[in-house]
Amino acid sequence: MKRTFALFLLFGFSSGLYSQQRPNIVFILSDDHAYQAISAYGFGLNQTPNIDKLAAEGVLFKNAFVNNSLCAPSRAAILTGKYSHLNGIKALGVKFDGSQMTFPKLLQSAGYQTALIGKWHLISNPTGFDYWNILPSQGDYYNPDFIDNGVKKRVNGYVTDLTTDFALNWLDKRDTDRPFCVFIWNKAPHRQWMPPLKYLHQFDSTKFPLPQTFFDDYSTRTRAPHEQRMRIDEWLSPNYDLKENFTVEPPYQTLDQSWKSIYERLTPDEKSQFEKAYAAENKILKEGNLKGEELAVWKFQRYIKDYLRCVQSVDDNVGRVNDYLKQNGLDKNTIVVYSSDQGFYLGEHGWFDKRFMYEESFKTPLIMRWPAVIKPGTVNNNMVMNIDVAETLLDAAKVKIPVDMQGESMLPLFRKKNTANWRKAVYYHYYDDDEEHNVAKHVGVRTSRYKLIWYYENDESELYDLLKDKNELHNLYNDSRYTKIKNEMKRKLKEMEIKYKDTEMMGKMMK
Ligand code: SGN
Ligand code: CA
Repeated sequence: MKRTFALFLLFGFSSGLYSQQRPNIVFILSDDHAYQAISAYGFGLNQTPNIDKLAAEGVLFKNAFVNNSLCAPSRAAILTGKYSHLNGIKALGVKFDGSQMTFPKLLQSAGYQTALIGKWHLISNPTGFDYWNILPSQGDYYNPDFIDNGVKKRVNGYVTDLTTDFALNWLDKRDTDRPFCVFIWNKAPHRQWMPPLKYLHQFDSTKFPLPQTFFDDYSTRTRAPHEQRMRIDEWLSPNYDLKENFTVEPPYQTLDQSWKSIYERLTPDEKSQFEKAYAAENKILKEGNLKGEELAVWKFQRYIKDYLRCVQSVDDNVGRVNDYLKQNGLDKNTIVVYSSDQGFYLGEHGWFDKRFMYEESFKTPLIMRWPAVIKPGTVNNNMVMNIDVAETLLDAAKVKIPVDMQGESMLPLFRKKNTANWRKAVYYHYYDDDEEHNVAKHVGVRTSRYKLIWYYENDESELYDLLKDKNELHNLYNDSRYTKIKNEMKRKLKEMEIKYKDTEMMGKMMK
């Protein structure tokens, strides 16, 4: 008896048992997953029972925002807990400096086993992970290449299933005496929305309602929303995005070359199932000579169905993770985070893609399950951010938070009812004015009721009263009834630039 107790003190307390008290972390981050496409958010488009289960057993954040609504910039902010101007990733195509501090590195040095599987998109090799197996760049849906700790291999299968397979395999082989942190970073449901074979026919007989703002004409708004290139009726490519043809011949239209190489990855059987699945609707398009609104609606239906079919497979794989944790007795002390690198337009304002500071892409889904700490079925309305994830997970793991991280730990939100000191405004800065989608650079500030957006390169601004205008259709910037609020928001924007040390903005003044 005495010996057992001594052994317990020696081995149990000092290593295994002690570290087991620290929570494990599973961080599922999908790519471009709109909260409108998670049934727990209540939009009624689709059913995502497994993601909903995480929300039912944990917390769903209704107001989670990103610093910069684009993949690499958001991921860099998540890893570092810092805005783009400090972590170096303001836009796509920039190499992440992996020598800087990130939260996986801190967890790793605190004894966590760390792994990253799936989409990375930060160009440099991942740091802070014992094991990584990532997709090159955006990755492919079918039979993709993976870079397994530096070695590129083609793998047969569907990307969302494979990403979860690799994560569960790694979990099977881990050291059970130490806590773990695994990132399952899905490619789906990113463009070009290629569903898995089993969901090719899902929604065949569904006609999705058009969003209220589908035919938005952007009147009262500034030049930026007029000048974007992300309207469903105009900017989706016929083959690559809309699957109107599978084999493409020269002269190639935009993106046809990419589509050719992507489609070549499918086996003959996969191709044949693909082509059959789209045949009837493509016939309607070709024989119906659709034009104008009818054509726009056809494109919307094709787009949203493929998008939601990809989401279905994400949800199935969340279910596999949930089951794995339960079957292995890990469900009680594992934090499961479900989120996306940003939100996405599912036809709102007539758009696909993201980038703008309007609600659908500024917000992102965020759900966390941690039974030891979070009350099941919690719905949180505080304004939280992607830069808060790092500090929250470090706090949960009892690791010291570096003082230069710019987010806040969300743990107090689960413990106290009184969250009076929580942030009252969110700051945003978007930089990537590439030709592809042509979204002008902008900064902005949002409070619980108002939003100010400043397209600073041509000095044009928009002000919204979100309580009266949740769809952001009425720009009040020049409305004299809102002068006081406008000035207050301008002052807040300046405060934010200082708070977050966005020095590049400090000398600039709005008209
Ligand atoms: C690709 C897509 C864009 C998308 C960006 C960024 N074009 O360039 O539509 O906005 O990625 O997405 S594609 O023709 O290559 O599909 S992100 O999620 O990586 O930020
Ligand atoms: Ca993305």
